[in-house]
Amino acid sequence: MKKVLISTITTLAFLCAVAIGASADQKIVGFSQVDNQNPWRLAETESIKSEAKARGYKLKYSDGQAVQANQIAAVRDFIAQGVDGIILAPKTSTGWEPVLKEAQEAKIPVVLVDRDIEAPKDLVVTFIGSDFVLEGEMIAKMMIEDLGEGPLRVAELQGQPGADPTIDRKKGFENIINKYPKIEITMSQTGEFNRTQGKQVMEAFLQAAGDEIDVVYAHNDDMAIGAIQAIKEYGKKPGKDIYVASIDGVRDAFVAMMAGELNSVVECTPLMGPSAFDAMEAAWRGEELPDWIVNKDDAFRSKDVDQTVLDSRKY
Ligand code: GYE
Repeated sequence: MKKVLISTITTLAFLCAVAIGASADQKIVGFSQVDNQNPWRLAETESIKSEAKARGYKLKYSDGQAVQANQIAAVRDFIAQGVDGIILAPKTSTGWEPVLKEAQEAKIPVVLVDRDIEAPKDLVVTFIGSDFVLEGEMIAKMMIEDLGEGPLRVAELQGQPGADPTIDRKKGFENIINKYPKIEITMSQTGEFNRTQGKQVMEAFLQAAGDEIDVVYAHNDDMAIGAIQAIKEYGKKPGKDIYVASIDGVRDAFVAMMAGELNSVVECTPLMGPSAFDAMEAAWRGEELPDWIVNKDDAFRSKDVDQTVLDSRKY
């Protein structure tokens, strides 16, 4: 009996030592997310959380609730806790320099995901994300291929003000349409990258000039889906009476394309987990990375989408 007890205690002590040893070595990474207002962002959060788990890291997660000051406070908090690395999905493109300098002084690498910032490149390991100018250009080109060179009156639903994808998706779209004098953006307002506000802004657009809108260009799918709802309630057919185009490629956008209510979509992957942790590990090994790791995006039209395409989507 005594022998059994001793061996049990020895085993327990060994297991405890292993557990303590493992946790002492375990790397801790802080992730500051903009918000969780749409499925794209939920997919990004999930990708980063599951990749941290798969690689055996502890993830400290903070939802900034669409307020940059919350994100800055979260990053400061991660620094104070002495994390091994920080993944930052920044809301706006400016205002990050002071806190990034604090991270640099504390020798904590910061990997930027999904939105780029205006700051000296040496403050971050790299930026992992899509080419938003190209996305805007691709949307404009598909629209022109489908509808011709005008006259076209475009209602634009912009993303969060001051965010890199908002600025560049607008720029890219304008790069192309500026070559066509009969295509113009007649209305433009932010829908904050979410469905509710996308719908509200579209309702206001329709009330102001419902019969003078040929195209809705939404900077993300969720605002387009809100707009589609508003168009239906107004008594018009989205996808037919009004051409609708957007960016992201979330599942609901594919459902809307299958229903013929959303005409064209450029994807923008939120699956940042694997590349974000690859970059972080490279930084820990002291390796240099390019300033920008570019995600590649595909384009889709409603006529190309069937159940097989829908089933193949990963977010
Ligand atoms: O399009 C949108 C999200 O920053 C690329 O932000 C990202 C954008 C994405 O909230 O749905």
